[in-house]
Amino acid sequence: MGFKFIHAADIHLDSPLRGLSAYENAPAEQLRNASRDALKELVGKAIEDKVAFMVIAGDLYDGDWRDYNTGIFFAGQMGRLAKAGIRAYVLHGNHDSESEMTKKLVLPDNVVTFSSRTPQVHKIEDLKVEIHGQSFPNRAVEDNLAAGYRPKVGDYYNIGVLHTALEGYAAHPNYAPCTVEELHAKGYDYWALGHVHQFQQWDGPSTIVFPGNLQGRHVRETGRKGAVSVTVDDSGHSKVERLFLDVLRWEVLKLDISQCLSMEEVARKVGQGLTALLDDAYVPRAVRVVLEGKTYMHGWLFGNASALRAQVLAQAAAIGADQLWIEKVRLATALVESDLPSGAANEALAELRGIFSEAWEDPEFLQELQEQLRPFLNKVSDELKEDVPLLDLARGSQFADIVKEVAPGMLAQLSATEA
Ligand SMILES: [Mn+2]
Repeated sequence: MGFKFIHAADIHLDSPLRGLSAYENAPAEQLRNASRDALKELVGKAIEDKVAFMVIAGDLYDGDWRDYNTGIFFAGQMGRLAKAGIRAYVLHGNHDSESEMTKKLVLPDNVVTFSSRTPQVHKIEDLKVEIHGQSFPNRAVEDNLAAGYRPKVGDYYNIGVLHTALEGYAAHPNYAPCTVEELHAKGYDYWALGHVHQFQQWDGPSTIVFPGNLQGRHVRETGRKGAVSVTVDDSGHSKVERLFLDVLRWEVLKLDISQCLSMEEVARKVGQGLTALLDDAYVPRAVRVVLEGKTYMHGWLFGNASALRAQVLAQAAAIGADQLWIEKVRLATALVESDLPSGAANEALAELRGIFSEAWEDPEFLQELQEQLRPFLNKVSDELKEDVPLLDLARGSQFADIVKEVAPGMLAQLSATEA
């Protein structure tokens, strides 16, 4: 008998969206509720599509609840599924592992939670389905959990639910590692994975899927986000379809402004780029604008960063005040080499350039820089450090890299002032 189910993961319910807090007209409510709104969309889609059940493959919660409201909200959404006769199979990952969560609520009977003590198999007799899984007992599970899952027996449709870094993703902690080959070897029909926040699918003996996270939370989680819908036909073949359920989307817009000769032209170029980002689907965007290319304006733009930011904000506001926010304007342009000033000024600049090029190799200078910056760095919040690349470098004591990043801009601005 054919049926359909939804596979979601990494919902990180009530995790704040980061990067728009300093925005004057930030839609605070919309940002705070994004992860909840995306979950509402997910549940709505499950009901509309009359799916047989839903699987959540870990990191449903971002961490221990600040208060009970997160759990009460989830119970409410599961209640909507219950009324539609849809069961939810929930597995917990590193963020919401057994030991992380100090508060608990009794959930509706349609919610089946995987134990963290031992791998479990849940049967759905009428559909001839078996669902395998084991939740994380604590945050850092370094064992291969999948190794303990029972292989497929009989002719049931088998789903393995697993929170895993698989063979290791640089951006994700290497929890519950295993290989794609091992997963295929279990003989399951489908592997519902979680943990890696980008969509990925492997076909072969098993269909193996990371659906990605349900809602992007910052500028490093760009593009369309959501879950997957899996249609299983009479012969047990699985067809995967992506569902885009995010309520706010992050983008990095890189623009080459080497052909622009004035601020006005830069502003128009940004306007065109932002317009092209918005497609027919009405999903608001949070955009980081990165300006690149070699330009005679490099130093001048560096010195007029706040005017540039205002120009970009004005373009965004004109295009769609309620569907477009600028997360950051990043100036990554470079100086045109032939644009160096001549004469005495040139000599002075050449000398300064020499000083800079030695500075990042000079341990004494770097030590002094670190000591000068320490009192300031101690006052900066971790969140800000993550959002500002230079502060992030400082946090990692990469002072040589700071000098390398700052020096070209300073030189460019000085040479522009002199010219
Ligand atoms: Mn995870």
